[in-house]
Amino acid sequence: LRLVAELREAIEQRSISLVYQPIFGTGDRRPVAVEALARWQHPQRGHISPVVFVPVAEESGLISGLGLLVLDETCRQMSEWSRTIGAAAPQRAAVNVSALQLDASLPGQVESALRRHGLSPSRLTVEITESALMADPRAARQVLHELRELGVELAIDDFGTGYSSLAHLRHLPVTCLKVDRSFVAELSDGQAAITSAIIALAGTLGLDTVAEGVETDAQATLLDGLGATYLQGFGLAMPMGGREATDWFVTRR
Ligand code: G
Ligand code: G
Ligand code: MN
Ligand code: NA
Repeated sequence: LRLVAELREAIEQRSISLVYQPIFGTGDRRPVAVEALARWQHPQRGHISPVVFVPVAEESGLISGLGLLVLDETCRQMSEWSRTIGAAAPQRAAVNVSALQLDASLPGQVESALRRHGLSPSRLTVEITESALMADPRAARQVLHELRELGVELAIDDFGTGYSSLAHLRHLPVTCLKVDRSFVAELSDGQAAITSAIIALAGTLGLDTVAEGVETDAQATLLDGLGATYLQGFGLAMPMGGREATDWFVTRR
């Protein structure tokens, strides 16, 4: 209960911050995007993981406020990067959206955050987990269509870990599948079957793929061979705060 009150205050005072993890083109290894990840540095308890505070936010009705903060701050940062570092800026930023945010108010919230910061919709990706899509498939489908009509990109996060039917997937206006990092980890044990199948499926459906959790060069090379579009992982770049990410993008290019 105390945590709920503290989280409410952290959201109101904007002391939830974002870190940005670069996402790279597979062939040329150029950073083309970032994923925004929420961080909470608690004054007494220290770092609290989103694995802990996102569920707390979901159970306490704070998730929409948290979601708005993440959307607004990501769009603000992207717009700042365009102004200050120009061509070195990432082309796109992805935000994670909870199942509970997938309601009729989301498209309007996304549209107004984009407009407030003068960001083109094609520069934003909304990531939705496979399980969130399956919680209420019909409602999710409607929201996804509205988001896609705005022009934002749509990625299915942690793909392969849930139970979304392929028949259903075909009717969702998604643009990208993010291969769950558990399958990328298996590559190191010579097990490429799932990753290979997901990338092939994505290709057939005309979707991009992001391989998550790339930690070794060997994994990156294998993923290149399998035809993954993008790579993301600690082996390529760690998530970084806004200022550190600015320096990273400037020196990287
Ligand atoms: O960044 P990290 O590995 O600590 O993230 C742990 C989990 O928290 C991941 O599943 C990630 O998607 C989720 N997460 C991180 N930031 C956000 C956010 O802003 N909103 C939501 N809904 N989930 C987030
Ligand atoms: O569920 P989602 O894919 O949104 O989770 C993103 C989280 O994955 C980030 O919070 C980040 O901390 C974590 N992550 C990113 N790259 C790696 C990696 O190479 N290895 C591991 N174990 N986690 C990673
Ligand atoms: Mn994600
Ligand atoms: Na994921």
